[in-house]
Amino acid sequence: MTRINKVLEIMARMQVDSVIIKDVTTIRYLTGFTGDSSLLYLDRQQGVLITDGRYTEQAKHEMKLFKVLEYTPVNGRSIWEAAAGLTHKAGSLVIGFDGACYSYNEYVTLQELVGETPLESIDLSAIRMIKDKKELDLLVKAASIADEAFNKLLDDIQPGRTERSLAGRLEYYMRALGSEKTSFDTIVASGARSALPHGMASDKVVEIGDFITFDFGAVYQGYHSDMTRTLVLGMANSWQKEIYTIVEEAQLKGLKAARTGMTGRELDAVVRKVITDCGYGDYYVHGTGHGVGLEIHEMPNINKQGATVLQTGMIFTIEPGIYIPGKGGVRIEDTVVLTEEGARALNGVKKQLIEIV
Ligand SMILES: [Mn+2]
Repeated sequence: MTRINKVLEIMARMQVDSVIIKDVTTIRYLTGFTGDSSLLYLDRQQGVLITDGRYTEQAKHEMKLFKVLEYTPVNGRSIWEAAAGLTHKAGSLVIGFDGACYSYNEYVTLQELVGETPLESIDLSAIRMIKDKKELDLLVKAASIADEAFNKLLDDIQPGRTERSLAGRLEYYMRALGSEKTSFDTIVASGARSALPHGMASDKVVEIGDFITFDFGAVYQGYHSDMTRTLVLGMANSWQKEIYTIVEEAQLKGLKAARTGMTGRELDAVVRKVITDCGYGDYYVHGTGHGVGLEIHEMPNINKQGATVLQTGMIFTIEPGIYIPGKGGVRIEDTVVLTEEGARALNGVKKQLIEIV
């Protein structure tokens, strides 16, 4: 099914004649246009990108199947006037919009401009869940950049360096290897800070005996990677080994259990059970994973609420953790592709506990 057909199908189901899409990522996925500050108008006859003079040339270059309508930004309303004009011209009786991505003011403005015509919020978040071959190749490339950067970083991890300086080195290596930017603000959390699941790199110095968690990613042609590794600076002590082994076992269990046809909730339960059975269930404070693609967090959700049925071609993370406040924590994360045979990790950094000595 072509990408546009996925939207047309949702439009038919929701009984809307046209849609005005605002989300930049959805627009990129559907058209190839990589700019922002634009709207995509779609009906059954045509697709029109509404953009301003900064992007007209770029849009014509990046998109083959879509028209470009240039508007002049006079005030905040002018782009909406252009969109409303297209719906009026097409005689739309019900207009769809990706409501999760609109601000309240944008919604009110559009409603004013289309008068009595009803606006119907439609959910487009699922259209990007199953990746095609080209997308998979880009995700693999992003993951391999992150792998290589992390392997280089291992030589730089020394007592006395700050978390921030390690994050900077890791980010430098990724950029030098071709990453456009980081997938998100790099997490480097050491010592007691490793108990913070999202501990941003700080000016804390790493010391012998610290757990250090690195959660980071590269972006390649818009596609994100996401990986977490926790290591020990120096030799691991017994409690470090204990919780590391449990998280590793949970993560490997998730990789092995992931199957087409199960729900995200069921996969979360398999992973969570390993940690709960070892008595650490209360210290596993987040979901098991999330989809990854043009956005770092997208569908499907692998958590207690994850109702989506997992299918071949979906890309998502498996990232259990144990976090003991005041003491430290461990997370291990791979991004995987689901195939007929099960889950295959896109990233390749080894999972056995690394001790930097
Ligand atoms: Mn993640």
